[in-house]
Amino acid sequence: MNTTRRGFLKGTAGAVGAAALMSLQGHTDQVLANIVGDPKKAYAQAGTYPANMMGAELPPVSQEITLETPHNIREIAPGVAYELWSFNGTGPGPHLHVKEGELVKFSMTNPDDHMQHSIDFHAAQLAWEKYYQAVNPGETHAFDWTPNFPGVFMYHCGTPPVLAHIGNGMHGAIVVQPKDGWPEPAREYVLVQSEWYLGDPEADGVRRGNTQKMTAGTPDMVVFNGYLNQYQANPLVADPGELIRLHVCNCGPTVWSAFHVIGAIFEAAYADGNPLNKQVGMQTVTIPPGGGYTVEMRIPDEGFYPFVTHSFAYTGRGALGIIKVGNPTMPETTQMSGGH
Ligand SMILES: [Cu+2]
Repeated sequence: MNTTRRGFLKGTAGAVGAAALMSLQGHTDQVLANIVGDPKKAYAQAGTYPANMMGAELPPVSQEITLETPHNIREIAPGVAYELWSFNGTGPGPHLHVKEGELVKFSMTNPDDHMQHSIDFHAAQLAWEKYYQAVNPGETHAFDWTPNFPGVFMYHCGTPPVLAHIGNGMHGAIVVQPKDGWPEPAREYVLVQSEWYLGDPEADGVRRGNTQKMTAGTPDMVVFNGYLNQYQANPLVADPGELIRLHVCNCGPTVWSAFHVIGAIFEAAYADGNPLNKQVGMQTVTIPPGGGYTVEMRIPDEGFYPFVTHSFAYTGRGALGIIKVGNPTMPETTQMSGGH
């Protein structure tokens, strides 16, 4: 192993240490300092709300999807309380997992008292004017559909202004398992990349979406599964040499994803998660808003492997998680060097 490689590994491991994410996280701290304003007050408020943190595990296949569309308040970063427009209370909504060619029974109830919502499944082939129309407060909308293409797809609310509904949290990922399954079992995770556009805290200490920022495409945060940097404290885990399969959905609403795992190469990458769309030896994949990718890798050496959007204006805004391979120890102090 040459010096450069050692330096890179040292830097990579250091990138996830408590004191060590400085280069990448410094910007995030700055962003948070700006958005939090009065941290004590904001934290006191946010502390009374549940955190919008969620697992990345791929749930078992279920051909029944039941969604509700409440507005509720959750913390989306330490000290930042936000009023979500949601599917089932979180933003993104729940990770969904169905099977190619098998009927899905879908039902959605809108318990909100003042706003219409709707559904749009990118995994479906359905007439917009029949199936994707507004569901009034207090009403339920139900239909059956069959996913004919495997992959990782976005679902979202399509009620105008769509930008505001998606931007306030009404988006998520639906994974359609290929009818014959994947050729090889793997450690599978679901990651949704999306943006938050924050207004100033209101009298109740809660932030709501800023539509001017949404329109300008200038997010305060770009995150995985809805919460800033959540997979640093709680990394995804894998064993050395194990096949890892990540289903990554970019729900936007606006920023593109350059998905990359530091220290790894995708031995296979499938555009929109369809096994027929296979590419090999990929370093970074481009995922448009409203698109997905399934990537596979094996990581031979124990260690910490950050996953990011390699579009670096956004990396430091919360889109940095960790895959912990084996049981590595974190160096107390280290410095960023080489590579990144
Ligand atoms: Cu909506």
